[in-house]
Amino acid sequence: MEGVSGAERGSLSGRFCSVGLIFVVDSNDRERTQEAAEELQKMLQEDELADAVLLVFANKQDLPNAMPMSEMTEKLALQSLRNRKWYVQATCATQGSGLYEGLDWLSTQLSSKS
Ligand SMILES: Nc1nc2c(ncn2[C@@H]2O[C@H](COP(=O)(O)OP(=O)(O)OP(=O)(O)O)[C@@H](O)[C@H]2O)c(=O)[nH]1
Ligand SMILES: [Mg+2]
Repeated sequence: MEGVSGAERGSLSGRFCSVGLIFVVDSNDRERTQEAAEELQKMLQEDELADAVLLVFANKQDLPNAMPMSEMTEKLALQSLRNRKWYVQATCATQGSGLYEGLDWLSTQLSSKS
């Protein structure tokens, strides 16, 4: 942002550039949880996502063998995130459950950031 002073840049990013990252993970796919966790950590290291708030949809919670929220939180190492607002929401995309709750959280975070 050339030609924009520091103060203006700050207010610009506060008002217009808040980023929400929605990460959807299959709670029923134990074989690929590690891969998902690594992918998430990699994304969070990107400069563009430095200030992003993180909403995790732990999807497929309707399936009987789905990993519970506590396990998903642990496997994705969410507790160890530093300087990051995050929230993990149980969802079932096929029934639409949990989606609005998660998006409500995200919209609250993004509107209170400026
Ligand atoms: N039971 C259940 N099924 C879902 C849910 N969300 C998506 N699906 C179904 O999951 C299937 C797609 O599976 P995915 O795991 O997303 O994709 P995939 O084909 O396994 O491919 P990968 O990306 O390699 O895992 C579709 O049939 C969707 O209808 C959910 O919350 N519960
Ligand atoms: Mg799959």
